[in-house]
Amino acid sequence: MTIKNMKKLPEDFLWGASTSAYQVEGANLTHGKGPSVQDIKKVPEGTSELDVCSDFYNRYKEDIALMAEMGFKTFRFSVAWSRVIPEGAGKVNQEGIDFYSNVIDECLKHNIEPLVTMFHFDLPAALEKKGGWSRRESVDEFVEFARVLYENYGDRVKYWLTINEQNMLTLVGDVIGTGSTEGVANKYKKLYQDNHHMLLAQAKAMKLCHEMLPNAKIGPAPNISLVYPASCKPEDMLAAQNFNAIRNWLYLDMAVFGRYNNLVWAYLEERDALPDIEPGDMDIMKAAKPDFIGFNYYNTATVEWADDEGEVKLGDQQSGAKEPGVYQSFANPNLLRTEFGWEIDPMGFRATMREMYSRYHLPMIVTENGLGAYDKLTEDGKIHDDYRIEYLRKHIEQIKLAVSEGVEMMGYCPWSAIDLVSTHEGVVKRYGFIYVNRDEFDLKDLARYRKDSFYWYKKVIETNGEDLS
Ligand code: BGP
Repeated sequence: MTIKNMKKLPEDFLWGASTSAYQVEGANLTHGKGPSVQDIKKVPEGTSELDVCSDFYNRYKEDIALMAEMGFKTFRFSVAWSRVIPEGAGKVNQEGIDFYSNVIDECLKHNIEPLVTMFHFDLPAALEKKGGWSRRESVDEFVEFARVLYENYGDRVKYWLTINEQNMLTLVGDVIGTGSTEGVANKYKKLYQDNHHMLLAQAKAMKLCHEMLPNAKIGPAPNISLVYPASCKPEDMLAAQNFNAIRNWLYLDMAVFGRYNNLVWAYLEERDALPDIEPGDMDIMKAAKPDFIGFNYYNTATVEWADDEGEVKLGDQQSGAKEPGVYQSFANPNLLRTEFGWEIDPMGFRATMREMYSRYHLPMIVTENGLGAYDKLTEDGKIHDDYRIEYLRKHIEQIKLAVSEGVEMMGYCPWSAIDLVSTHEGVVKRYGFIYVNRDEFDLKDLARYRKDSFYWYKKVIETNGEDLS
């Protein structure tokens, strides 16, 4: 549809950007923090350990001041569960509680609304050693963690996100270091049992939030990519529906409607992998209601029909996968790619927003979107990231079009506020508006520099998205 009368974004649109604890903070085993699964994993060859990252733990004041200079209305960050409760359950680490309390106060001092992700890929290692999300107890452990957060920060935090990219934890956990399925007899059974526990934990945490903090708002934060069929062949359409259900709708159908997606149910039945559901579980899922949907969008996916032959292939969050008899990835010839091979699809962003809104009719906030690139610091201290500006501009244009079509958008938080460590591609894959002066293994001085995109985004925020030039 051609839109000639563009609507303005809401006055209270939440402009900001995102980070996650294990990728930005550093101080990963100090100040009372227990290890998380990220700290005990073997980092991919050629990439940095997570002990320093961007040193946000020590420099959060300087970093939040820079965010304020850009005009941020919100800052999305995550709490490291094992910083707050080192063993995942039991004793609370007061120093960890104080750290996030200070981060929240610093945001509020600058009129920045904290948007807090409760769990972003960093399950406490102590819980993982006991069996992680495979144990039924994990549900209550998460709810207890949520209670600690609500008790300590609920007076100041209005917006909460439950679990970052639960769909990626389930689909590509091996790649992002959140758990291995090596040696597991039926990996589908394990993964979707873990998934059931996470869904239940999320539902209970949302319910508890509404009980303890009646003015707060809470929602999930999956990674949603609309899936296209590779052609107009009917079998490609079926493959696209399969992957849409497995990758996207399972998670939102459950969070919003409290029911299992029927295609995913059939897929699990075929694999003898239906989760064990206890009496009452589905009532809990149904009773819990998110106030909004947070979602991460990087690009769309395209798939074609896959016959029953061949092996299952795993990609990363945004690329290449195959499941015989279900779908297989197809390189979309209409799209450009980033230096790291991820497709770029701003129009697909609009298609994704439209589809999500027509399915769930809830306000939405973009909790990640962005371009990973090899940025260069020039001798005079500049970073000319016009490619990033171009990427973000095209995506914001699509938000404005979607809003003009009646989609309710609350805000936009690209990935990432500041350079940090990628999930599996190291420090060199940079996303931030703020450059951090370090290399993969040479920490240099960790000084902060404003990229060209920093000044551009400041102007975008100042004009509430009217001036994207
Ligand atoms: C999302 C994660 C983030 C982040 C981002 C970019 O899947 O929620 O933690 O890192 O993707 O991915 P990558 O770091 O692999 O480039």
